Amino acid sequence: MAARNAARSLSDVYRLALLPTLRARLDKAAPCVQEKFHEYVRYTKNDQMPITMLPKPPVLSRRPGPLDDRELQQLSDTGYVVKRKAFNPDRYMSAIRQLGERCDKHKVSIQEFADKDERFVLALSNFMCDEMLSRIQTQIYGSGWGWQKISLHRRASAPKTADIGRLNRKHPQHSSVTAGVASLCGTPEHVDTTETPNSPLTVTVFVPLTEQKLETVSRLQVYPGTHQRLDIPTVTFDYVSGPEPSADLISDINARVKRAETPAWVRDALFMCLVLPREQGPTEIYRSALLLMAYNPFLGDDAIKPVPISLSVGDVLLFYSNTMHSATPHLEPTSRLSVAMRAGVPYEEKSYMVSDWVSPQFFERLDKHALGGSLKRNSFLFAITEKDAVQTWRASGMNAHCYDFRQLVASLPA
Ligand SMILES: O=C(O)CCC(=O)C(=O)O
Ligand SMILES: [Fe+2]
Repeated sequence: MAARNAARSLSDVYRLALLPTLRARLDKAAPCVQEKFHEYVRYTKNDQMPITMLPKPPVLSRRPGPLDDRELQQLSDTGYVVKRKAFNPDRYMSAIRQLGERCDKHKVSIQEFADKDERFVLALSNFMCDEMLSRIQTQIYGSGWGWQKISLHRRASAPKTADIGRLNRKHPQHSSVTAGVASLCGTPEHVDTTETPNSPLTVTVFVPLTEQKLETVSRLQVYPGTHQRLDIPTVTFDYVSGPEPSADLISDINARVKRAETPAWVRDALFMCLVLPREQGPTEIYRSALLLMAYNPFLGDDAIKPVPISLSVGDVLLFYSNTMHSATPHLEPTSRLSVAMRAGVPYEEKSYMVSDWVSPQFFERLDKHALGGSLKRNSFLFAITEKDAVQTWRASGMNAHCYDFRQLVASLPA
């Protein structure tokens, strides 16, 4: 407990732990990489377009459903809520076991679009067709929703224990096992809306498949109230995995540093992340955390602290996708497994990531069950699981890419 109290602000954590690591990497990088960094720091654009921000999420409608008034209010006010015992885990034992074994076998750390992957979709179909989870989605989105994207997250036993020990000795006031330092070995701070800037409303439903209660188990942590406060630039989407950052953004951040609105070190760390060769794993997400810090200096305040969420299998955590969240490091020998499920009223939106993750063969399979028109390869594809919604979509001719999920599942080899 003492260690947690000693944990400093988010910006201290990133400044003391991440920045020196990035600087060391830059010093060793090729001269062209170093030059690119200096170019970014010097860059100003005369005809720079203003940077627009994502609208704040709408207040949820008070539809009847599994979430009671108090839970809906908590979601609106703090940006998250836990629904305890949302499903009976005994029903899904074999699906959970299969997902765990396959994730371990394929050494998955993050499997995006696992609902469109032959290795995982059958086991995931239990959750996608679960009545309680479906009723929660209907309460949030109304009828006619579909699953937009389902990701698997597996944290293996901490290979970085030695690093953690070293860091703890170097910065004892920032115990790596406490809040915030997850940026180094858990999941760094980010928001999920970076993938879906055109969606009017996205709520992530985080479903633990293994117990997530102990301090040594990677737990999700949320920053209450950030969904209503964060300014999230709409340019350079998806900045977690997207291509080059926009010139307007680089120029704007330099201008903010000149006006002392953004600390120079945040800009430097962000630009280092942008120019350094990408690394697999959480480092991809640092740019997201740093971009949020560049536009939201309040994140550096001492009072901004995450709330770790303790979850049993069967509980679900719901959070607005623009509530900032992260996860603590995993220090147990067995893996921690969770599923992040996102639904929505179908709409058309480009996704940089979908064709990176979904195989051409699986796209062909999806095509066979498309509702109204052929499926684009670089757009979100919505899995419709409700019978009524399938009828609605057959008739609608709306501009979105949907497929009949139950038919897809029936066509898969067992
Ligand atoms: O499981 C994790 O560590 C990260 C999960 C997450 O960021 C999400 O579900 O959106
Ligand atoms: Fe996330």
